[in-house]
Amino acid sequence: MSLENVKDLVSRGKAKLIAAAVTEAVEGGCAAEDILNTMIGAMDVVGEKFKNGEIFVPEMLIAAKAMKKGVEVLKPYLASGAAGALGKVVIGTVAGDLHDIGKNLVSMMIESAGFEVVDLGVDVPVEKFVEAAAADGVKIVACSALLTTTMPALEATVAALKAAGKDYKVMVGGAPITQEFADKIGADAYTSDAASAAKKAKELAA
Ligand code: B1M
Repeated sequence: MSLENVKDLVSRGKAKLIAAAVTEAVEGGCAAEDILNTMIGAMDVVGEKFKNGEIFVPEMLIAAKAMKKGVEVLKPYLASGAAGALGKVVIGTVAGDLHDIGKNLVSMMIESAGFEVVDLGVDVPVEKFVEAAAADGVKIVACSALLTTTMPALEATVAALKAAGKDYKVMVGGAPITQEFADKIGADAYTSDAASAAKKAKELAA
């Protein structure tokens, strides 16, 4: 019941009600990961409805607000590691792309794993990635692309980061990205979700 409520509130964009629903689910014994996956599932429902023309951009936006609110409440239950101990990770969503929920989840999980995260936000130009990545102590640069139309921007970002010849690894991810594409553009690693991104970051930094 509580998970169904969370899913319903996120997909209907009820940002004001979601905090209480997530708290109720946690207190009712639901695992934080299950609550998170429920919210991700709700966004898939929203995406399907958008694709089918049942809802439009404003509805997607309010659902995103509700999800962000829910994640904020859930964050303390997902976080675990010692802050910053494993080094620095630069993260951002590539140029032309405004989607940030997935990137924020990756950022949160990587931070929880023990890295210091420098979050460049969304619509990040290639030069900004390269400049931030050149700072001392950067072990990993993590780039998200959530649209098929921004996959070329991801390719350009990885190429520029690699051309800079610095000693960091480049990780990529996002709904349209595949291992095959990641290999083609020369990324050091691809993962499909936030939890495996954090695990992979630890492997790469070891
Ligand atoms: Co947009 N959007 N959107 N959208 N949106 C999608 C992505 C879409 C699939 C919807 C659909 O048609 N079914 C579709 C893309 C189609 C395509 O590319 N083929 C789409 C479209 C078309 C658009 C616009 C073009 C719509 C328009 O204007 N006509 C427009 C583009 C704007 C732009 O970016 N320039 C647009 C705008 C928006 C909003 C701004 C309204 C809003 C985003 C708000 C925000 O993020 N603050 C929005 C939303 C909410 C969505 C959906 C519904 C939900 C996205 C989301 O947050 N999912 C989405 C449909 C869907 O995803 N099912 C959709 C939840 C999130 C947790 O998943 O981001 O995939 P995701 O992240 C995952 C993994 O991908 C992975 O980890 C996360 C999970 O653990 N991951 C990584 C992500 N980054 C990673 C990095 C890694 C590793 C893993 O390593 C570095």
